[in-house]
Amino acid sequence: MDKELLARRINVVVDDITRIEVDAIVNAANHSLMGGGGVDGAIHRAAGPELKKACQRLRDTNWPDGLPDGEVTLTDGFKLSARYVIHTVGPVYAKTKDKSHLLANCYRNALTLAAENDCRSIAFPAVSTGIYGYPFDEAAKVVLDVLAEELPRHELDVTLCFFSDKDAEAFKMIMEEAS
Ligand code: AR6
Repeated sequence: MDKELLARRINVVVDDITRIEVDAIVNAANHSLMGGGGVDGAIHRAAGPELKKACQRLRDTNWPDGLPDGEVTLTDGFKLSARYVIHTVGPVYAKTKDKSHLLANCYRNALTLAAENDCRSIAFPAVSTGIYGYPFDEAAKVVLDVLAEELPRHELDVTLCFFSDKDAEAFKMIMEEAS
């Protein structure tokens, strides 16, 4: 893994992702796309009711059965300063089943969709590590692997937005230790 590339290309911040000024923020949504708790709830509250209406339109058209794990779909950001919200569904953690490829798909597909929509910057929350129970350190390694693979393909400025100093410090440590 190219540690220098990662250190150069990833901004690690502690913030509320709804306040970040980037072209696209990623939402850790659920299959329904109708909002929920955690970062999903915060994004829906900050974007206003138009976001839910846009998500409903996506359900009615592109995703009648809901958004599958690892997939992404895009709406406007409405009242957010971000132009777009890229909704993704992380896997629910299960000890007995390796779902790391699904978590990697969230990040990979979000970067691709952002680039296709002419975004220059994107911010991610720590997908799946809250209500969906993915152990933070395991998730961080998946994220670092996928970013090491994908960043050379993109010119996007990537922010990883953590909700606590503890998470941001843990992530930086794992990035430092990555080989
Ligand atoms: N800004 C940045 N990060 C945040 C914010 C925020 N405003 N709020 C929470 N986090 P979670 P998941 C962090 O649970 O595990 C929802 O109900 C949080 O501390 O939001 O993918 C959905 O509808 C954690 O580190 O997402 C789904 O049902 C990270 O965001 C389910 O939760 C992810 O935590 C998705 O669960």
